[in-house]
Amino acid sequence: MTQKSALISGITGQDGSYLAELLLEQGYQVYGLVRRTSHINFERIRHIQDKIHFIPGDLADLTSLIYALRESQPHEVYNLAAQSFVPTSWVQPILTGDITAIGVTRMLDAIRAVDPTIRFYQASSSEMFGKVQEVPQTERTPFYPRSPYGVAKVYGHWITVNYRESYNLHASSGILFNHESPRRGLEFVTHKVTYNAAKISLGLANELRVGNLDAQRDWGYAGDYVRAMWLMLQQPTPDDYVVATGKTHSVQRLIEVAFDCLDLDWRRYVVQDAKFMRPAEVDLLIGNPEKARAVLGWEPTVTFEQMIEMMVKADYDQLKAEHQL
Ligand code: NAP
Ligand code: F7E
Repeated sequence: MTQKSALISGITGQDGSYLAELLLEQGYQVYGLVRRTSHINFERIRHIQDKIHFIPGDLADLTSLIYALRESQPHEVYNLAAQSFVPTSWVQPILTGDITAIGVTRMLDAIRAVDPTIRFYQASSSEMFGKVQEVPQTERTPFYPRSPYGVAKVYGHWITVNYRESYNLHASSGILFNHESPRRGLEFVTHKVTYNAAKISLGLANELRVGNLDAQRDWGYAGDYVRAMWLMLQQPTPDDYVVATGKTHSVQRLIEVAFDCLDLDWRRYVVQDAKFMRPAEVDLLIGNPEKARAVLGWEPTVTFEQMIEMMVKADYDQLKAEHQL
């Protein structure tokens, strides 16, 4: 059998790093699209970087995508690149639309031009449900996005469906609920909490400033979620799937679990700060992953509590080593 190859956009991000690991384990030739930066940011893929073929490119630049597809000749493309931080999307709404929304069309059009048999995965998001119209959310729940990021993801989702229906592309969209890991960006609430709890425990900080404590999220483990992406592209027909744990927790509960891991009373350290409140909030997300379970045979393996403990421990060990404590 010929070796399979895949092109991952967003390979330097959290999900890109776990997906690259998974595809290498499966024997794929892995290509990563990387944009030009003044400083190489391969922290998450350093351990596998010798096994990856890097191709320069940017979702803002159609020509670079065509070139990347010609060079890599992939069987599968995973479009994980995006401006992915919700608060930034209010500050840079046009850039968010250009990359997170129109960038999807650029990639799809490049695939159509270069090789329409390439299988395509789009990183859709539970943020599309926003002000939820149904609880729990399924593939049929109507979208009501609450941020420029959510709006951009709705566009990316529907253009994927449209290219599938218009051009018969094998294009699938994973509606992934929040997923986290020790490789999560420090600006997202889970990692912000675990990192600062570890700092407080080591005497390196004395408070943690956060926004809305009441927001509820269906938080899973990123290592589990990239498996669902891969499974979608192994199906005979393309489709859309909700990927979630089916359980939800508040930000306050997340804080309690993280601080408990370090025997700290969170109430002594956590300060609410209006700076971290959003102009429009997504109050409650909880997904129903039944279709992913039934069709893909996908199930999460790491619980919320196990994942938070894993993140706290990783942050604690890293900070301790860094500061020689
Ligand atoms: P992430 O850590 O923020 O990574 C984003 C990646 O996109 C990075 O590799 C970044 O490159 C790249 N990128 C940004 N702008 C680009 C551009 N113009 N051209 C090429 N690459 C660009 O995100 P993640 O958490 O891994 O999420 C992966 C995808 O899933 C994103 O599309 C996100 O919106 C979506 N998603 C995430 C979640 C979640 O809970 N994590 C849930 C649902 C959907 P640099 O390293 O150079 O910045
Ligand atoms: O916020 C609340 C905040 O930034 C979660 C992205 O991967 O998942 C992510 O988007 C909740 C929100 O993730 C702070 O108001 C309170 O209600 O960790 P987050 P997100 O906005 O849900 C989706 C599925 C994606 O697709 C996105 O790409 O936590 N919150 N206090 C806070 N959030 C942050 N960041 N910082 C705080 O201090």
